[in-house]
Amino acid sequence: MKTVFVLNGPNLNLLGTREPAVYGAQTLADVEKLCADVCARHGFALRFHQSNHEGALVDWIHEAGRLHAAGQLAGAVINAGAYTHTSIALHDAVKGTGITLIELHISNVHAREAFRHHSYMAAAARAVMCGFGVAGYGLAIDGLAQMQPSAISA
Ligand code: CA2
Repeated sequence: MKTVFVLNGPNLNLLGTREPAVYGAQTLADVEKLCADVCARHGFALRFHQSNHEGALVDWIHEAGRLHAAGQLAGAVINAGAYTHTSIALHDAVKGTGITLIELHISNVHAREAFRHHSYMAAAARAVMCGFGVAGYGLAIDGLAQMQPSAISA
């Protein structure tokens, strides 16, 4: 059974508590449940994490990289939060591991402030998605399932 990592960056532990007009009313626990259900449907194991610390996210990307090297990783979905727009360390970690990465944002970052328009993750990602609300997490996992060598092409 292959594993999917879902990584969440700074302040995403606050989901559902503030700014519902931007991020919706669902909590991070709700998002984890959604991801667990979608992973189960595809026969993936799930590793779901959140941290406010850049180094912790780098460490989880490295862990995903070790599974990737062993042929046991389906891919990773990362909502790096504000680190998306600042972190060369996260970019380097993804490049260094060669994992299949989906960059995800709950909001449509391109319809927001200009400082959210640039992403250090995008150049290291296989795909980028934003603006689907928290449903995007499930859609990203569906996308990873379609990318597997075993998937039937439409
Ligand atoms: O839209 C997204 O998912 C973001 O990655 C969220 C980040 C933001 O810095 C990115 O530009 C876009 C912020 C996450 C903060 O989450 C909160 C949730 C509820 C209340 C306060 C913050």
